Amino acid sequence: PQTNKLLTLVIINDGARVLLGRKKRGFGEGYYNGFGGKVEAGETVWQAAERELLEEACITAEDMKEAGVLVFTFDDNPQPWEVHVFSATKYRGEPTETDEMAPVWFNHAEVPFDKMWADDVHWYPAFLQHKYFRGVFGFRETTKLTWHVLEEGEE
Ligand code: 6U4
Ligand code: NA
Ligand code: NA
Repeated sequence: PQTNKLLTLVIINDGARVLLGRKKRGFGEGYYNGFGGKVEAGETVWQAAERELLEEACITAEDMKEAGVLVFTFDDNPQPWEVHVFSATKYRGEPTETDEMAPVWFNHAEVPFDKMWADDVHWYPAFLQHKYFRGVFGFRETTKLTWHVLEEGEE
Protein backbone atom coordinates (compact mmCIF):
# COMPACT_ATOMS: atom_id res chain seq x y z
CA PRO A 1 0.00 0.00 0.00
CA GLN A 2 1.11 3.52 -0.81
CA THR A 3 2.05 5.59 2.24
CA ASN A 4 2.66 9.31 2.08
CA LYS A 5 6.11 10.80 2.53
CA LEU A 6 5.94 12.90 5.72
CA LEU A 7 7.36 16.41 5.85
CA THR A 8 7.09 19.38 8.19
CA LEU A 9 6.74 23.11 7.66
CA VAL A 10 6.99 25.69 10.48
CA ILE A 11 5.97 29.31 10.00
CA ILE A 12 6.55 31.89 12.72
CA ASN A 13 3.61 34.32 12.68
CA ASP A 14 3.88 37.20 15.15
CA GLY A 15 0.41 38.51 14.26
CA ALA A 16 1.56 41.14 11.74
CA ARG A 17 4.47 39.38 10.02
CA VAL A 18 5.60 35.90 9.04
CA LEU A 19 9.19 34.65 9.12
CA LEU A 20 10.13 32.84 5.91
CA GLY A 21 13.42 31.53 4.60
CA ARG A 22 14.86 32.24 1.16
CA LYS A 23 16.32 28.99 -0.10
CA LYS A 24 19.94 29.58 -1.05
CA ARG A 25 20.74 26.44 -3.01
CA GLY A 26 19.37 23.31 -4.64
CA PHE A 27 15.77 22.65 -5.57
CA GLY A 28 13.62 25.79 -5.21
CA GLU A 29 16.62 28.14 -4.98
CA GLY A 30 15.56 31.79 -4.62
CA TYR A 31 12.09 30.78 -3.42
CA TYR A 32 10.62 31.55 -0.01
CA ASN A 33 9.14 28.98 2.33
CA GLY A 34 8.66 28.19 5.97
CA PHE A 35 11.25 25.99 7.67
CA GLY A 36 10.99 22.23 7.52
CA GLY A 37 11.92 18.99 5.87
CA LYS A 38 11.52 15.26 5.87
CA VAL A 39 10.51 13.36 9.00
CA GLU A 40 13.31 10.92 9.76
CA ALA A 41 13.02 7.33 11.01
CA GLY A 42 12.44 7.20 14.75
CA GLU A 43 11.18 10.73 15.22
CA THR A 44 7.66 12.11 15.47
CA VAL A 45 6.32 14.74 13.10
CA TRP A 46 6.48 17.20 16.00
CA GLN A 47 10.14 16.39 16.76
CA ALA A 48 11.02 16.75 13.07
CA ALA A 49 9.35 20.16 12.97
CA GLU A 50 11.38 21.37 15.96
CA ARG A 51 14.63 19.88 14.59
CA GLU A 52 14.25 21.43 11.13
CA LEU A 53 13.36 24.84 12.60
CA LEU A 54 16.55 24.75 14.66
CA GLU A 55 18.68 23.49 11.73
CA GLU A 56 17.34 25.96 9.19
CA ALA A 57 16.51 29.10 11.22
CA CYS A 58 18.51 28.52 14.44
CA ILE A 59 15.44 29.11 16.65
CA THR A 60 13.19 27.05 18.95
CA ALA A 61 9.43 27.70 18.92
CA GLU A 62 7.87 28.25 22.35
CA ASP A 63 4.18 27.89 21.48
CA MET A 64 4.13 25.68 18.40
CA LYS A 65 0.73 24.38 17.34
CA GLU A 66 -0.68 22.37 14.45
CA ALA A 67 -1.96 24.74 11.76
CA GLY A 68 -2.99 22.39 8.96
CA VAL A 69 -2.09 19.52 6.66
CA LEU A 70 -1.23 19.63 2.96
CA VAL A 71 -1.10 16.61 0.65
CA PHE A 72 0.72 16.97 -2.66
CA THR A 73 0.24 14.49 -5.48
CA PHE A 74 2.52 14.48 -8.50
CA ASP A 75 2.14 13.05 -12.00
CA ASP A 76 5.90 12.36 -12.00
CA ASN A 77 6.20 10.77 -8.52
CA PRO A 78 3.97 7.92 -7.29
CA GLN A 79 4.42 8.82 -3.61
CA PRO A 80 2.29 11.72 -2.32
CA TRP A 81 3.86 14.17 0.15
CA GLU A 82 2.05 14.91 3.39
CA VAL A 83 3.25 18.20 4.83
CA HIS A 84 2.32 18.96 8.46
CA VAL A 85 2.21 22.72 8.92
CA PHE A 86 2.86 24.29 12.33
CA SER A 87 2.66 27.87 13.53
CA ALA A 88 4.25 29.68 16.45
CA THR A 89 4.16 33.25 17.71
CA LYS A 90 7.08 33.04 20.15
CA TYR A 91 10.55 31.56 19.87
CA ARG A 92 13.91 31.44 21.58
CA GLY A 93 17.08 32.40 19.75
CA GLU A 94 17.75 34.79 16.91
CA PRO A 95 16.77 33.86 13.33
CA THR A 96 20.14 33.31 11.64
CA GLU A 97 21.20 32.68 8.08
CA THR A 98 22.45 29.14 7.40
CA ASP A 99 24.05 27.48 4.36
CA GLU A 100 20.54 26.54 3.24
CA MET A 101 18.23 29.43 4.16
CA ALA A 102 18.27 33.19 4.77
CA PRO A 103 15.49 34.34 7.16
CA VAL A 104 13.29 37.29 6.08
CA TRP A 105 10.21 38.83 7.73
CA PHE A 106 7.18 39.71 5.56
CA ASN A 107 4.12 41.71 6.54
CA HIS A 108 0.93 39.71 6.07
CA ALA A 109 -0.04 41.86 3.05
CA GLU A 110 3.39 41.43 1.43
CA VAL A 111 3.91 37.67 1.41
CA PRO A 112 5.85 37.07 -1.87
CA PHE A 113 3.55 34.50 -3.49
CA ASP A 114 5.20 35.01 -6.89
CA LYS A 115 8.37 33.55 -5.35
CA MET A 116 6.70 30.73 -3.44
CA TRP A 117 5.26 27.32 -4.21
CA ALA A 118 2.07 27.55 -6.28
CA ASP A 119 -0.11 26.07 -3.52
CA ASP A 120 0.87 28.65 -0.91
CA VAL A 121 -1.41 31.44 -2.17
CA HIS A 122 -4.38 29.13 -1.60
CA TRP A 123 -3.82 28.18 2.05
CA TYR A 124 -1.98 31.18 3.54
CA PRO A 125 -5.25 33.13 4.00
CA ALA A 126 -6.56 30.36 6.29
CA PHE A 127 -3.17 30.06 7.98
CA LEU A 128 -2.93 33.80 8.67
CA GLN A 129 -6.45 33.80 10.18
CA HIS A 130 -5.52 30.86 12.44
CA LYS A 131 -8.07 28.60 10.75
CA TYR A 132 -7.12 24.92 10.63
CA PHE A 133 -6.87 23.80 6.99
CA ARG A 134 -6.60 20.58 5.01
CA GLY A 135 -5.58 20.84 1.38
CA VAL A 136 -4.93 18.38 -1.42
CA PHE A 137 -2.97 19.66 -4.41
CA GLY A 138 -2.25 18.07 -7.78
CA PHE A 139 1.04 18.97 -9.44
CA ARG A 140 2.15 18.28 -12.98
CA GLU A 141 5.87 18.16 -13.81
CA THR A 142 6.74 18.66 -10.09
CA THR A 143 5.88 22.36 -9.78
CA LYS A 144 2.81 23.17 -11.93
CA LEU A 145 -0.36 23.23 -9.85
CA THR A 146 -3.30 21.83 -11.83
CA TRP A 147 -6.04 21.31 -9.22
CA HIS A 148 -6.67 21.61 -5.53
CA VAL A 149 -9.26 21.09 -2.81
CA LEU A 150 -9.10 23.11 0.40
CA GLU A 151 -11.15 22.74 3.58
CA GLU A 152 -10.99 25.33 6.34
CA GLY A 153 -12.06 24.78 9.93
CA GLU A 154 -12.64 27.05 12.88
CA GLU A 155 -10.29 29.71 14.23
P1 6U4 B 1 17.35 17.28 2.94
O1 6U4 B 1 17.21 16.11 2.03
O2 6U4 B 1 17.57 16.94 4.38
O3 6U4 B 1 18.21 18.37 2.40
P2 6U4 B 1 14.93 18.23 3.97
O4 6U4 B 1 15.30 19.50 4.64
O5 6U4 B 1 14.65 17.05 4.84
O6 6U4 B 1 15.93 17.92 2.85
P3 6U4 B 1 13.34 19.47 2.02
O7 6U4 B 1 14.17 20.69 2.14
O8 6U4 B 1 13.26 18.76 0.73
O9 6U4 B 1 13.65 18.42 3.12
O10 6U4 B 1 11.88 19.80 2.53
C1 6U4 B 1 11.03 20.47 1.74
C2 6U4 B 1 10.35 21.54 2.54
O11 6U4 B 1 9.51 22.26 1.67
C3 6U4 B 1 9.43 21.04 3.65
O12 6U4 B 1 9.43 22.03 4.67
C4 6U4 B 1 8.08 20.99 3.01
C5 6U4 B 1 8.17 22.13 2.08
N1 6U4 B 1 7.38 22.00 0.87
C6 6U4 B 1 7.50 21.04 -0.07
N2 6U4 B 1 6.64 21.23 -1.07
C7 6U4 B 1 5.96 22.37 -0.76
C8 6U4 B 1 4.95 23.10 -1.40
N3 6U4 B 1 4.43 22.70 -2.57
N4 6U4 B 1 4.51 24.23 -0.78
C9 6U4 B 1 5.04 24.63 0.40
N5 6U4 B 1 5.99 23.95 1.04
C10 6U4 B 1 6.43 22.86 0.47
O13 6U4 B 1 4.62 25.68 0.91
NA1 NA C 1 14.47 21.51 4.52
NA1 NA D 1 16.23 17.04 6.60
